[in-house]
Amino acid sequence: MNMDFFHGNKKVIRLIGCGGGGCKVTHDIAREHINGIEFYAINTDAQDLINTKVDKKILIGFNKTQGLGAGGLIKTGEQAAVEDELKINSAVAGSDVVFIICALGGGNSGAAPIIAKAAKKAGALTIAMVTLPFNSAGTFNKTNAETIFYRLLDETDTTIAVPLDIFKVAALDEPIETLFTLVAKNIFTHMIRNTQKIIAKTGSSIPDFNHNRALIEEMMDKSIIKGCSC
Ligand SMILES: Nc1nc2c(ncn2[C@@H]2O[C@H](COP(=O)(O)OP(=O)(O)O)[C@@H](O)[C@H]2O)c(=O)[nH]1
Ligand SMILES: [Mg+2]
Repeated sequence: MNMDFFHGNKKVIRLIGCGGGGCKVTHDIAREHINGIEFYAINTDAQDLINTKVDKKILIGFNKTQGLGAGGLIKTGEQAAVEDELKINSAVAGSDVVFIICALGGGNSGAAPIIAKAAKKAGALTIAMVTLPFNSAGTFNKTNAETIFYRLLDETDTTIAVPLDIFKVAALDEPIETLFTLVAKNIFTHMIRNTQKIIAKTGSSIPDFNHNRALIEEMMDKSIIKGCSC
């Protein structure tokens, strides 16, 4: 029996970690044995990339940062992404769904809307999953996060924001560093698995990918998980 039809029906789903926190969480999710996802890490920080064990790693903005990170400046993250737009375009080319994971607040997050824009342009359903800084974070950090959050709303089909403050409530005894990846990994892994399930539910009596895609877009339309009230 010729199985090409089934293979032809397979959707290309990519998960792209952006920046230090985003790459850390992507590294962890890559170890969760989720089938059918291609993992990417995008960063201006070469050291962070070395520590991220995923198949595809993209160092952006070397001319601008010499691989030393974005220094907390979202403008630098953005310029780095623009410098390597061709690499970003190739990373998203041919995708049906692109998840972008990023911890908002730092400079690398400036690259996230550029990645999202490229993914949308490539025709992918584009979902950003981000964390928001603790309430106790400095104004600079929070302003970075707010700016990029609104840019992501413009550039994605859906942006899901999880405030770091809920992490404190989620597991009081955990040290804050492990908490970040523990909770982010779990929340985002569930979201990916559920999206995958919806996409996979296609068949003769069930709507096709485009129908499901429309459903996901409608369901998730600009949704935000609002802290403990969710
Ligand atoms: N609690 C905690 N927060 C983190 C961690 N990594 C990243 N973050 C959060 O994410 C924000 C951005 O950090 P990062 O992703 O390293 O930014 P980058 O340096 O621009 O790549 C920080 O300001 C924190 O709010 C972590 O390991 N623990
Ligand atoms: Mg960092």
